Order: sequence, then C-alpha cells, then structure tokens
Amino acid sequence: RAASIKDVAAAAGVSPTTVSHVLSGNRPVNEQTAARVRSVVNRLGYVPASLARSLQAGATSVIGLLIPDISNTFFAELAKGAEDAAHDLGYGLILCNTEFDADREDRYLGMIRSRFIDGMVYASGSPPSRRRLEALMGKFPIALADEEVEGLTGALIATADHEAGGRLVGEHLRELGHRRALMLTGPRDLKSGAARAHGFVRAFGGDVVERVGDFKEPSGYRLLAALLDEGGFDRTAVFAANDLMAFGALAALREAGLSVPRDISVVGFDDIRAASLVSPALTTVHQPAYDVGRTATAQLLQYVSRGEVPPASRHTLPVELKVRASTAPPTAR
Ligand code: XLF
Repeated sequence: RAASIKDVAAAAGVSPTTVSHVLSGNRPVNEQTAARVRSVVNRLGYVPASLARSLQAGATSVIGLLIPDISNTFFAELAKGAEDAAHDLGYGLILCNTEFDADREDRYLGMIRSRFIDGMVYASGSPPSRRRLEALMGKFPIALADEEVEGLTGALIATADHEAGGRLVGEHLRELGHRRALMLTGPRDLKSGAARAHGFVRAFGGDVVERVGDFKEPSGYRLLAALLDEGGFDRTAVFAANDLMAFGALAALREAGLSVPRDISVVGFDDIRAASLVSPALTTVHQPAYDVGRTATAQLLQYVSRGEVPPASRHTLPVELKVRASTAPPTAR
C-alpha cells in the first residue's frame, strides 16, 4: 500500500496539515519539524497527490547528482559535465552532496523512491550504500559515475581507468630510479583507490609501504606527519591516491623541512586545477572528470527517456600522466 499523508504525519509526530504545509511551502513551519517531515516523506516514499498527477502526465524532468565532497573540485568538474548533459536534453539537475554521510545519502536516494526526481547519477561508491542501491536498481533509473560499486551488477557506469592511472605512476617512479615508495590509499573498500593501488604496486615493482587515508587533504597531512615524526623515514617517493591527499602530504613535508622533489618526489591523482598551481607543480594523473559526469548523465537520460531498464553498459575513459615539477630521480640520502 502506498504511504498516505496520515502515515507521514503519524511517523513524524505532527498533524496532516503540517505535513501539507511543509510540502507546499504555503505556510512557514519550524525548520526542525520541516526537516523531520521531509525525511519521513523520503523514507516512506510518500507521493503527494499534486506530484502524483504530474507524474501521471509525465515526469519531473529533474534528475539528481549524488557526490561525496563538493569541496573537491574534481566533483565540481564532474558536476559541470552532468549539468551540461542534463541541460542539453531539457532536464534540471539537483545536487546531492553527502559529505560521506550514510544518512544524507539515504535521504537523497529516497527522492528517487518518492519520484521527486526522475533518476540519479550516483558518484559515490561508499560501501554502506550497496544494499540500498541494489534495492533501487532495475526499478528506478540510476547510473554510476566515477566509482564502481563492488558486487553491483547490471549497472550503467562511466569511470576513468583507475588501474591504468596507478600503473602510469608506478612506471614513472620506477623509470626515475625510485625503489622505496609510500602509497597513501583511499578507504580500502572504495574501488577507485584499490584499483589505483593495484596498478601502482605491480608496475613499480619496488618496496611499497601503504597507509590508508580518506581522499581528503587532512588525512594526507596527518599520515605523512605521523610517519616523519616516528623517525627513520626512508621513502624517496610518495604516491597519494588523489590530489587533495597529495596537497596534505606536500604541507607535511614542507613543515618537516624536506624539499620536493630534491629530498622526496610526490605524485597525486585527478589533476584538479590546483595541481598545476601548487608549488612545486604536482605530477599527477589526469582524469577526465567532466567527461565522466557527462557520459554517465547521458547514459542515465537514455534510460529515463526510454522508460525501460537498458542492458548493463560500461564506459572506461582513458587517463593521462602529467609530469610536472614534483618528481625527479632520488638523491642518495
Ligand atoms: O572517487 C574517487 C576518489 O577520489 C575520485 O575519482 C577521486 O579521485 C576524486 O578526488
């Protein structure tokens, strides 16, 4: 049975009139109450009658783009590509930034269930969401961008070739003569970081110490500062699994009085704008973030417009190593 306005009111502990005011925006409602009502609406998949009517007539012509970290300009580029693809086909785009928070993600995914949006480009492989995604896929239009989700089959996906990127970094550092590297990985259960690490370790062939970060700048800083503090740091190169962590690593090295690339080489991944602006300019792997967003959204909108589940399809976009000033042959220490 479809949820009614009374179900929402009971679950949120308010009157049906309040629910209706929250949804119509016709009367002001206390912000905390309104947030509680909206979250129940999404959880129960309640569809107001007015929206149900517009759904019968067609659809909302709005899709969602779910990303984990809006402050990482990689996702800004991806969003640009997604928005352009949506705009070309007459769709609007709602940005759903999760800050890696499972509850927020859940709420945003609920917008598909309640049909506030026609579909979702999902650019966050955060592991807790797999079961939730599985429950939605095949029933609602979803396309994955950037991150694969382990064990999820039948998906539409556009992603960069993360493993090839790791390989390019491994080959570059090996050719420069490095034999001892530190790899700052992303969370173990995210596929992009695991693929980068795998490609890197195999191509590098030398001794690799790994530390697990979270794809944000402070973790790069913290991990490297801790290792330098311990003493006996003998690595000649650092490969950070994204540019933000590489920036954190650069800051920790600078603070410890080490010079890049004379004392130690540093490589990132993504090639966000700031990578060529930091000093020294960062050697990194260019990911086509804009094209990843655009391709995933075009796939999604084909699904939305056809109205039937398309066969699984995967676009793996090429990456490119950008050699800049942060890498050089190791000097004897
Ligand atoms: O999701 C992955 C992890 O971090 C994405 O491609 C990124 O490299 C962005 O920084």
